[in-house]
Amino acid sequence: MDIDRIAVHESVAKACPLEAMVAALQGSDVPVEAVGDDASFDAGDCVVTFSPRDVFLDAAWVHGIRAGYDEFDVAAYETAGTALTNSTGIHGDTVPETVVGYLTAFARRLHVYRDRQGDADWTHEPYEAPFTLTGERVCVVGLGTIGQGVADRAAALGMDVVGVRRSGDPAENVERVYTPDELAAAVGDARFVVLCCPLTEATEGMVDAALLETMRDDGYLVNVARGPVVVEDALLAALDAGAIAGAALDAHWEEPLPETHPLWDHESAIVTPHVAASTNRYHEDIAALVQENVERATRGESLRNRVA
Ligand code: NDP
Ligand code: 7N6
Repeated sequence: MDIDRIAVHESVAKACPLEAMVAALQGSDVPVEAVGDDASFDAGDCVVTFSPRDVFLDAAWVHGIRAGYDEFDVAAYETAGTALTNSTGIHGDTVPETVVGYLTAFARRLHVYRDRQGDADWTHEPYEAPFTLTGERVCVVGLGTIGQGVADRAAALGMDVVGVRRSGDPAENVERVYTPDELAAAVGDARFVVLCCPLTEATEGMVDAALLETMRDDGYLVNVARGPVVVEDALLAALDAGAIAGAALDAHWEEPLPETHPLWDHESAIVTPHVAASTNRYHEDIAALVQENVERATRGESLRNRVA
């Protein structure tokens, strides 16, 4: 594959400044330029983008700057013969650190005290409310880059870690790995269930009313995957009924989450606006991936992270 232009689509601004991404990609012999929705593409182009556009199918290769590529029509890429690569592999610190933040907030009640701070409120949580992460069980659903990072940190905190992955293969710091058909058994004893899997036909609606019913009533759900992995109405009903103790959600069914959505001021929820992966080095991490693949393409080797 001969790449003679790297076109950085303006949608990358959803994750990092467009100019920073363009600058980070400079340095090889291949020219780099920012492009908007009016641009056209040809067989010498690599497009770096956050969002899909139909016109990208005219390029040689499209690089999505997210790990999740559920918004891309993989079959159309295969039909067009356009390569599609994703950005899995770069979120092994950011997202797991955010997950540790959610777990710590719930256990140590930090979110409650932060909410009260504006009222100079010295009220203590009930004696029974705070607990330690040490000794609690977490079930990590999806044991790839992000799930492994969560498992490593949870184990370091003295938690009991179990996990779920398609293959069922063992993972470091995970005492027992279940397969997706064993999901109910995997979550049953867990104080925390952390979703770190892709959105696929198999995972859409995976966390439904029945699974939430299986969870402990003092258990917490964390979703850093994609909103539709969880059935929205079922989660709201479980939170309202106290069937689970709370949920931390970074990924939502509609983004931005509508202003009137009940989760915004739900006392059992922590809502973040899809920022679990945010870092001031995002442009550098993406540029390293793209530049490695430009070199591979030049040498005629297969692209890393190729999904179509
Ligand atoms: P990886 O590809 O590294 O890992 C995905 C993991 O999910 C694998 O362990 C895989 O199993 C597992 N998996 C796939 N299908 C199922 C299933 N049906 N049930 C249980 N596990 C399953 O991806 P990443 O860790 O890089 O990212 C995971 C997802 O997180 C992304 O697809 C994206 O949607 C989301 N994400 C969200 C971010 C945010 O900002 N909130 C940032 C980055 C990613 P196996 O190992 O057996 O193949
Ligand atoms: C943007 C990260 C992903 O799939 O959802 C995330 O990688 C987006 C900073």
